[in-house]
Parts: sequence; structure tokens; C-alpha cells
Amino acid sequence: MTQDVLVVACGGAGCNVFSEAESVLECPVMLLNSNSSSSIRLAPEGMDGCRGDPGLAFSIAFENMDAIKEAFKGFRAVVVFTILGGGTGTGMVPIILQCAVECGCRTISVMGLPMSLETERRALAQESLAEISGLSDRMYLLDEDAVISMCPDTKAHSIFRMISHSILFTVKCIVDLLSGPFFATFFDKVYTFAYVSELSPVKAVEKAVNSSVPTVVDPIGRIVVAVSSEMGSTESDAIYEKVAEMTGVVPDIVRRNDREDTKMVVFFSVWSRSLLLLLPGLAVPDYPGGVSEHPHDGVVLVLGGYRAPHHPPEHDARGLPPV
Ligand SMILES: Nc1nc2c(ncn2[C@@H]2O[C@H](COP(=O)(O)OP(=O)(O)OP(=O)(O)O)[C@@H](O)[C@H]2O)c(=O)[nH]1
Ligand SMILES: [Mg+2]
Repeated sequence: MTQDVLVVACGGAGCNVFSEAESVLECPVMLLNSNSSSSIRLAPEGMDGCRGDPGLAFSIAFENMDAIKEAFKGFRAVVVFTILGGGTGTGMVPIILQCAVECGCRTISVMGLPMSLETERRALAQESLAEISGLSDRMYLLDEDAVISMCPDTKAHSIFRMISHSILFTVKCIVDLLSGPFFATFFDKVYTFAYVSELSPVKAVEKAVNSSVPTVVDPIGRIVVAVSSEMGSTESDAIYEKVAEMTGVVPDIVRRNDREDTKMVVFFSVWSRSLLLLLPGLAVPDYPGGVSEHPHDGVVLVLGGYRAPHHPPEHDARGLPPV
């Protein structure tokens, strides 16, 4: 059991996904909600949700900051998850992150973006991302549209199940990777991710990349493929080549702690033009210069921090130095 990482799920959907996740994740899980399912009681007795009002949720969390901070004490990192677009998750996440920052914890946010069909909720979610990113050391976005594009069955419950699986498995992977050189592996600030389960690792990676093209794969971005601890070098070489061939990006392949060979999570760093597509309402953040010209690609936006200039990889597709 990882004892120095705390996973916090917030809001109705967030708490549903993580309600029985402690044994799967092998780390402590806390639920924060505006009803009686909350691990710490935040809302008044009898209240059940914030009915889409993030301002109300914000106030409730704000009044309980001391109790939240008390619960965060001693953790090295806090991983916060919600599906944005409702009242509770959208309103509370910034306060939860603020509490974690004040307790000296590293902050990782994993945020679900509601599908395009939910127009208003999605717009609300997008508006909240700049602030959430500013309070996070790393932010991981799951665009429900991308999951739908991979889901053969369009029934709502199948899609929700697939979203829940993607999130649980990816958060488990993030918790695993937090025991290693996490911030060097995830060098950029914002990533999206695709979780795929396939017998063939090459097919899995192909599917993950296809679910993200053309919105997020960026020729100047980074790609991290998290594979099972058992994967052999032949298979990881094949993944390497497939990603490079499809995207022009040389991926980092990292090993998770589990042996689930058929499962893979692919992370894509998001910035520049793709970021503008995903976050159309994003205000230009604090960045020396705010918006800068990049020789390869129009405008570069940096969310709440400085991103080092990209240098072309100094190795070939197999990770060897140039001859
Ligand atoms: N995957 C999944 N998504 C859900 C589920 N229920 C709701 N959602 C999505 O989650 C988004 C946020 O809804 P909720 O989690 O109910 O919102 P909340 O944070 O609880 O906010 P309030 O209910 O307004 O207090 C919605 O836009 C839906 O797209 C679920 O059971 N599974
Ligand atoms: Mg709710």
C-alpha cells in the first residue's frame, strides 16, 4: 500500500467511480461531496448535491478548508479527480487543490471533460481548467468525446463504464509512477490520456493514438506510454516504432507496477495549437511574454508555468544516440 499518496474523488460522478477503489489503487482514497457520501461532512444535513451551482460548492468547501487540510497533512502528493461540468466537482476542486498546496503536497489533477452533447456543462468545464491547472503541478484531462470514439457500443451505461475503467486504471498508473521519477517522466504541465485494453500492444497503441488525432497529438509534444511490468523488449520496441511512425514523436515507455499485459495507458502532452482547440475559452496565462511564437507551430501557450523550449530528440527511434 502506497501511504504517502492520497487520492481524492470529488462530486457525484467522481465519488461513484472511486467509491470502492481503495483496494484496487492500493492507496488511501477520500471522497468529497455535497451529500452524505462525503468522507468529511461538508454540506449541511439533508443536502444532496449543488444542482449545477459551482459557486455554492465553492463556498461549502471554503468553509471547510481547515478540516480538509487536516486530512491532507503528511501526504507527499494529492491526486484529485472529478468529472467537471456539475456544481460540486467544478466548484470544490480549486479549494481542494489550494488546501493541498497549503499543506506542502504535490498536486496532480485528473479532470474529466463532459461529452460535447452536454454543451453547457462542457463549456463550464473548459472555463474552469485554467484555474485548476494553475493550482496543479500536473493536470491530466480525459475528454469523454475521445472515449466515445473508442467505444464500439454507444449505450450510455457502456460509455460510463468505459470512462470509469479508463479513469481508475489511469489513476492507479499515476499513483504507481509517483513512486519513481514522476515529474521528469511527465515533463510538461498538461496531458490527455487514452486507456486501451487489447491483446496486441501495437494495436492498443494504434487505437490510443487514433482516439487522440487530430485534436491532441502535437509534433512538438511528448508522449508517454505506460506498459505492464512484464512487457518484453520486442514488444516495447514495436510500440516505440509505431508511435514514432504515426505521430513523429519519439515516446517514453515507462513500466507500471502491475502485470496486466493487455492494458496500456498512453499520455499525450497538450499545448500550443491543440491546447487552443481543447480549451477555446482559455485566458492567456502568466508566462514571461504570455504568448510566444514558436518556430514550428504558430502560438505556444503555457498553462500556469514555464515550459522549457523543445529540442529535437538526440536519439533515433530506438533510443540510441546518433552515429
Ligand atoms: N462516467 C460517469 N460520468 C458521469 C456519471 N454521472 C454523471 N457523469 C458526468 O459527470 C458530469 C458531472 O456531473 P456530477 O458528477 O453529477 O456533478 P457534481 O460535481 O456532483 O455536481 P452537482 O450534482 O451539480 O452537485 C456530468 O456532466 C456527466 O457528464 C457517472 O456515473 N459516470
Ligand atoms: Mg451530483
